Amino acid sequence: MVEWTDFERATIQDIFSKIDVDVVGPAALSRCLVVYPWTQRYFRSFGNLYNAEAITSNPNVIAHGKVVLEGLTRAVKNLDNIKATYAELSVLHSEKLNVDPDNFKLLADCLSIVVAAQLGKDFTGDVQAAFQKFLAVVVSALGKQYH
Ligand code: HNI
Repeated sequence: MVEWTDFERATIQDIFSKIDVDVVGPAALSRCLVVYPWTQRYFRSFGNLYNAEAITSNPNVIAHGKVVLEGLTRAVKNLDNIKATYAELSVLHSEKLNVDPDNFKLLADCLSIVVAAQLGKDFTGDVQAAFQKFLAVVVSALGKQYH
């Protein structure tokens, strides 16, 4: 079980109260698809992913980016129980979507970059440390049901 300090708890809540989830989700997912193009293989049904511009403006990518961020806010609300919160989602990504779990880390890195850009000078080293820890727990929980 993960232990969170008061600072980490407060910081994670604070980040999610400051960011615009409708912007961060689509931006992070698009960035992942652009920077790590092999991740596009899971989104063949999404239509045109031909180049960065097509990806960023693709309505399916935008909609799904919001879904992913809503998924993340579930973890924020269940900081002491992220593993159980994501058990079903982990099974879905493993057994139905067949997503290679290495990709969770790639999307997490894109999330860090997009959140850093949104928070600007508020994204201090301590804030980043708390956010990276949160993302590491999310990545681990999403990978838990793989075998
Ligand atoms: Ni992911 C569906 C959350 C990483 C590929 N994903 C979902 C759904 C949520 C979600 C929520 C909707 C589930 C449902 O319909 O019940 N995904 C998350 C979260 C992360 C993540 C919180 C990591 C932070 N997913 C990834 C990654 C990939 C990925 C890294 C592939 C590279 N996810 C998918 C695909 C779907 C999906 C594909 C189905 C999309 C669709 O609508 O067809």
